Amino acid sequence: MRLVRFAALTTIVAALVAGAAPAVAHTVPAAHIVPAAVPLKVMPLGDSITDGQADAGYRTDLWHFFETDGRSVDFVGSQTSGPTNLPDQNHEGHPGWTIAQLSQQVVGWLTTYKPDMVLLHIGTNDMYTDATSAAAPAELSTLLDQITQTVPAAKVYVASIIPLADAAGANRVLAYDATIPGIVGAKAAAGKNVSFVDMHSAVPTAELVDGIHPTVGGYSRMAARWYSAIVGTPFYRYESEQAANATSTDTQQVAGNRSSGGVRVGHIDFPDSALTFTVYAPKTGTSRIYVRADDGMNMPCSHQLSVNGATPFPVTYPSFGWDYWSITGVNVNVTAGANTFKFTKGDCYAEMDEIDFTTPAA
Ligand SMILES: [Ca+2]
Repeated sequence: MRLVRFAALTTIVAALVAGAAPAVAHTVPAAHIVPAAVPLKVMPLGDSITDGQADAGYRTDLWHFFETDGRSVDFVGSQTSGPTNLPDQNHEGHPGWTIAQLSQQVVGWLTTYKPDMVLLHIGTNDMYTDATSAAAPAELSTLLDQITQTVPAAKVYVASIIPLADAAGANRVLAYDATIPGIVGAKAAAGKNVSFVDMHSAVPTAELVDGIHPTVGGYSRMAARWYSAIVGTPFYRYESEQAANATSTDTQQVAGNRSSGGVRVGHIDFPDSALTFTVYAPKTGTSRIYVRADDGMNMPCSHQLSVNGATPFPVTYPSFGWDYWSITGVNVNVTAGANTFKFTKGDCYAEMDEIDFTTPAA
């Protein structure tokens, strides 16, 4: 276990004209999630899709969502793996394991690590035959009973599993996933601290690297879906490379499956370079965007952001290396309907993959 505390982040002060009303608020919201006095212990639990291979799958971006919101969190579990841009690499993701195999060990792990939150994505390794997939719902139910009996106070998020690319596997996944809301709902109705998360719709098969595991870009979608569930508000992803979302001037699109949607926008390098998103807000007020950016300059770099034509302010990213991505949250004052978020060159250089737009519930 590794404890990591974050300073109660973050105030990015805009350069405001004296006396003018602030065009954009930049403080972290008074929080749909209450800042914890002690780190929230989060157990990522599952198979290789939780392990996530060299880049730690969804765990890396998820950590950065917590971090940018000033949320003190401690990933827990008996396993340790991940890249250098994931500061806390503990987890309980076991490559190749089935639901029943998790059941054999889970009570011990929960007793040892006492998580406050469990993120469960399991069942993919049960989907390779008709017999094992048919048994999977009952085995999931048993596993959830073990978890909720061992750590009854923990918040347990239970995901539907992401698609498999082959037709037979895809159909077994659909059948299994269709049972999960009912299983979770019955336990919630019985007072268990469980919630369903629709993960299946988060990752398209085009963003699987081998027909089973997401690309790094696909894993970023899983991270956003988990975090959306945790904070309890929808996230809407706007890809920087898609003309329906954003228009570019003097930039270049760069392909690569470490980016969400397989493409990022780079070379935002010149005074006339601009990437302008059009984002639809459900209501007037404060919303929050999460920018997925990479910075290979070995120092923090920034873009300037103008919201609806207002005075630009810097959005600054940490440097993890090119194609090693960060998540940076920024509050924005929006109006109901269409809004423009125009990113232009700031200090040194960074690329943009996408933004997740969200309107906190309160
Ligand atoms: Ca993208």
